[in-house]
Amino acid sequence: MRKFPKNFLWGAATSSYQVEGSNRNCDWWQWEKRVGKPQSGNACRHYQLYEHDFDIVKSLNHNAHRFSIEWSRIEPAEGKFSKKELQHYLNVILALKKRNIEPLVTLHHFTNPIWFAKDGGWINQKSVERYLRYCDFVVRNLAKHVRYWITINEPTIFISHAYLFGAWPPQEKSLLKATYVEEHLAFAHIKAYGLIHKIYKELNLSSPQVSIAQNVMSFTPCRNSLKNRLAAYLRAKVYNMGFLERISMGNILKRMPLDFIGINYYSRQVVALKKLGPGNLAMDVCEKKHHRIAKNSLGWDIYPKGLYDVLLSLKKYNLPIMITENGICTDKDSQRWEYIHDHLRYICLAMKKGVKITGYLYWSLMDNFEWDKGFKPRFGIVDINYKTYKRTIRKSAKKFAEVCRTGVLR
Ligand code: IFM
Repeated sequence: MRKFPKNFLWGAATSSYQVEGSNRNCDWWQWEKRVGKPQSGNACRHYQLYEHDFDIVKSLNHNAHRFSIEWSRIEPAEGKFSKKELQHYLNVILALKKRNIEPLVTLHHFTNPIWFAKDGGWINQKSVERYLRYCDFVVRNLAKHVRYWITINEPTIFISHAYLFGAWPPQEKSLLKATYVEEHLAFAHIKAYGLIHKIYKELNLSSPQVSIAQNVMSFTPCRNSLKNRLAAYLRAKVYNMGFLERISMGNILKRMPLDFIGINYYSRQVVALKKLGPGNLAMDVCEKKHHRIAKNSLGWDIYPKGLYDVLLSLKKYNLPIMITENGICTDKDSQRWEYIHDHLRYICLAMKKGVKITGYLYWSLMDNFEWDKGFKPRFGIVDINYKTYKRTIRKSAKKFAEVCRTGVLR
């Protein structure tokens, strides 16, 4: 039996574009239409059904819920802020609070308003001030009801998929552009961190908890050779810690502009260098099938011990850590529960080693639009019927609910 701390946050996460539906002012919407990729359409109709979804959340004993605000709804045209959409998100937050569920609010989760994307998106030097103007509007108006803010979700994934691999809009494949974007996102976070704290002081509210949600992976050397070990070590340093180091360096106060570290952990990469070279050091993975390991339905390795290793490697920052995402897409729900159980087991072990962990948010509350992969991958503890929008609670959700209720993992 493993016991979690009393005030541990338990819940699940979503993001606006993946669940709300009809985000017509968003760059992804325009991109889907242009390239004919999977269309998000009505997604889960969460925009309309959030009260119903939060009843489910409550019935599952969650005491926290992470969701994101859609910038393109709040500011559909540059400088024109929508009071109606602000009211919508206030209603969402109040609906959570009414049920005694702590809201964790993400300000940027991959998507941008069309006007912003059209004018160079995150490459444009004005991107930081544009993002801050949006943050100012949202945070000032919602601060009274929110304690936890995530400024940017998975900056490293956003940069790599949108600016290096050309997989997501704006489909760039440029190291130079990716470097600019990293620069701007790092500054956007540092400044937003300061801004959010300033707003709370001005409004006489107690200090907020602000972080990013950093995607982290486990990097396992293939065959344990020296070159693969070295590459795995370097890759973990750059991929897992690079952005964290970047924001701490860029901050003139020289302290981490984070009140906690939010991490999203899913999988591992097996590192196997083909030859020595910068590209190889960054990208080469083992393509042989000799590592027998269970996989999710997208083919990602399931490796719970990796979460433990990453948690221990983050201990040096001496900050509380929150698991802001961890989850599996699978058509076998028993595999989902096994995944949750095993990751929670390793979280307990890390806590025993002195890592301070304050919460666990499963990705995702419900099946949703998995970006360029569409609706096929099923990450939810709640099943969505995309024809009727009927929600069905999966068995894994009920088992997880027991842990949320008791704080005990059996
Ligand atoms: O669906 C995504 C989410 O938007 C960000 N983190 C990873 C999830 C699964 O790929």
